Amino acid sequence: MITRKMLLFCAFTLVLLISTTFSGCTSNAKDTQAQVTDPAIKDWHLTLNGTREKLLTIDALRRFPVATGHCYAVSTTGIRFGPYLCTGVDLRDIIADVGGMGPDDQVWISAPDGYLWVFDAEQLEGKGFVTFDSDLKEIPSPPLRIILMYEQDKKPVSYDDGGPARIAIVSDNPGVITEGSAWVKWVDNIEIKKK
Ligand SMILES: Nc1nc2c(c(=O)[nH]1)N[C@H]1C(S)=C(S)[C@@H](COP(=O)(O)O)O[C@H]1N2
Ligand SMILES: [Mo]
Repeated sequence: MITRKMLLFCAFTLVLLISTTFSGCTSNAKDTQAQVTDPAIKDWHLTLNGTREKLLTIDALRRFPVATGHCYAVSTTGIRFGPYLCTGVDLRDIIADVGGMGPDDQVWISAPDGYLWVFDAEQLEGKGFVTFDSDLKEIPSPPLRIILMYEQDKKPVSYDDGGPARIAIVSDNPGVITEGSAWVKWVDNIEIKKK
């Protein structure tokens, strides 16, 4: 016979089991994030490889001319992130610092997780991107700029958002959506590939 006591005991065990499982998950996620986040920002530097090599700290990046604009992206699964006010450095200014790039060259942008995105010279001028309005209807592209963003809505870009430095594609007009796949998070390497 199942008594009231037995039922209560079962319910109690179940609650205990569920809560330990979930608290285990949360604290693990927090630990991993803490380990990655803090040293990542403190020790972050950007390796530039053009006709010469150069390392930039976050302070050095902030000394470049400031580029700002509206930015808004959509992931391949249709999830929108933004709109934001994005602040950073025009990628052309960064590339010019290591010798610039010719019309047939490409710029390879990569991150410690192995993610890589390639822009060509046309895109570096803000042309040739697919753009959408806020209903995700494709629209003709207005002039755009690729920036290495270090502030999102006037706050340093958080680790979760791809900080300390993330690629963003910005427009002077609000509400222009670009494809999130080009928005490389945690950028730590920029390389010019000569053809
Ligand atoms: N370093 C890095 N950057 C990345 C990615 C990645 O896997 N690694 N994914 C890209 C893709 S495919 C998308 S849609 C967006 C997702 O941005 P979110 O994680 O801020 O939503 O980041 C882009 N930048
Ligand atoms: Mo994506």
